[in-house]
Amino acid sequence: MSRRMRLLISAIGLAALAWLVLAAFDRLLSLAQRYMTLPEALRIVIAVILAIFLIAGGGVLWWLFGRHPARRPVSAPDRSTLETRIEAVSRLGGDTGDLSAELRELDRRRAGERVYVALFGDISTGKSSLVAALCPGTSPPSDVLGGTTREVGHYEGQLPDGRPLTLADVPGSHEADGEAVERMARDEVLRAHAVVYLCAGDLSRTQAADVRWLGDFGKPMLLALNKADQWTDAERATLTARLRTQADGIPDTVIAISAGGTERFTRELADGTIEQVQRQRRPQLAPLYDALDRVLAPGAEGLEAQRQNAVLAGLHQKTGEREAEVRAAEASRIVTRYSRRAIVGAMAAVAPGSDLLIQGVLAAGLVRALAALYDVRVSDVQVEELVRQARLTLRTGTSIVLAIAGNALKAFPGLGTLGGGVLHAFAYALVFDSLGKALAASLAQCQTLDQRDATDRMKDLLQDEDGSRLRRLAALTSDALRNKDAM
Ligand SMILES: Nc1nc2c(ncn2[C@@H]2O[C@H](COP(=O)(O)OP(=O)(O)OP(=O)(O)O)[C@@H](O)[C@H]2O)c(=O)[nH]1
Ligand SMILES: [Mg+2]
Repeated sequence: MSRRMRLLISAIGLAALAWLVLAAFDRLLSLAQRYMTLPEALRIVIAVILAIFLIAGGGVLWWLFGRHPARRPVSAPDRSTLETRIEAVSRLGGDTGDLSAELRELDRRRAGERVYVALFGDISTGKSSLVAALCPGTSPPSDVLGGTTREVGHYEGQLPDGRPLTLADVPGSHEADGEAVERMARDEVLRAHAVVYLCAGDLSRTQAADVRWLGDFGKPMLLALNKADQWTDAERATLTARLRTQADGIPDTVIAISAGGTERFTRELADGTIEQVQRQRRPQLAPLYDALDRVLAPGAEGLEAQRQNAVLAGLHQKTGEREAEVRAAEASRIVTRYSRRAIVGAMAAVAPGSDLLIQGVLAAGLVRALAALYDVRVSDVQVEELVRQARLTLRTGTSIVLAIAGNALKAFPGLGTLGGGVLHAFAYALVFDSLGKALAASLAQCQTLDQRDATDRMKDLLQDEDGSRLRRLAALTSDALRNKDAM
């Protein structure tokens, strides 16, 4: 379209818009004039109706766009599904002791009916000091003076109305090299009915992420600005307001408290001697007691469903990681088993092309075994199609495979002593290893049999001349051929 044409259309558009605005304005003016001529009583009624419509419309808009979208807690699989998965991991030789122990702890706490509150936050935000202040009857955690907490500890306390509660003190987060203890802290947080997240100032990016992480589990959470004694009233008010914004409405409430902690100073006595003094600061915990009283009102039973959901969600993630590990190890065993058979099959070929037939059956067996391992249902048609695709991939890659096999024969002279046909056998080791590894990786990632993804990965692996891989396959070929009768 020419520039002049575009200008003309824009001008017409603008003129039409101006005409519409003027017409609307004119209509509004005449309505207002007519409104002014109405009797006063009628004017008031119309004004009230209009106001109601405006307020209701505003309310609907706010409801639609202004509210924070309700956060739904992360979904977790049910307990029996998880148990079945954990058993499967165990059958594959994975260590599942901690996973089963977590399930037992879930039951133990449910039966105990005590309310658990976990303290959570960065190092030195005052978690252990808060435990000491909330549980004056018990001996304070030994490391309050000494420094940082390295283990999860449980302490018995109570709310002002006498309701008992168990406090969990945990190691602080985001310490350098503290991943293991931090994992321990997070696991404990998932086991609690409610969480107090402590900070000692504005939330950093990682702290805000921790608050969001907590929010995902949907359990009651208080955000407590500790060490409030360090701020003036005005500063405290500004800080808590900022924390509310930074926490994005996730915590049930944001409060400012003083856990107390110990302070040390020197003082001069009348005789001129200087002494070191160490004393407890006065805790200010009233807002915390109020908030705990409120969020713990449903009691252990009322908060159990969210607690269980959080524990199961955590277990779901851990079980998933464990599944991936044991499946990868088992996939590797399966691939080796089939590669050995393919090596022997290549040597056992008696008629032209018969090895292809043997290898086709083996390849289908490999695909089925890997699909079963990754719990992916496959039909015979899908298996045949994948084997066909793999053959097509091979047809274009034969020269590469043979070249790699030839180089391996030169690089590992021991292979040469195995006699004729070994080049062929090594090529099959390479092909089966590539197909198996490609398919296992694809199944793990896609959770389904994706022909294209698997063959693309196979193409890459067929060309992979990584030294340690070739050495492993050379050893496998040599071993399979020397012990072929033991197969
Ligand atoms: N001014 C002031 N200092 C406090 C308060 N609460 C704790 N502290 C001090 O903060 C420091 C850290 O306290 P801890 O209770 O050990 O902190 P923590 O969160 O348990 O630390 P980690 O176990 O390392 O994660 C200590 O020096 C406490 O005395 C408070 O309310 N006000
Ligand atoms: Mg501590």
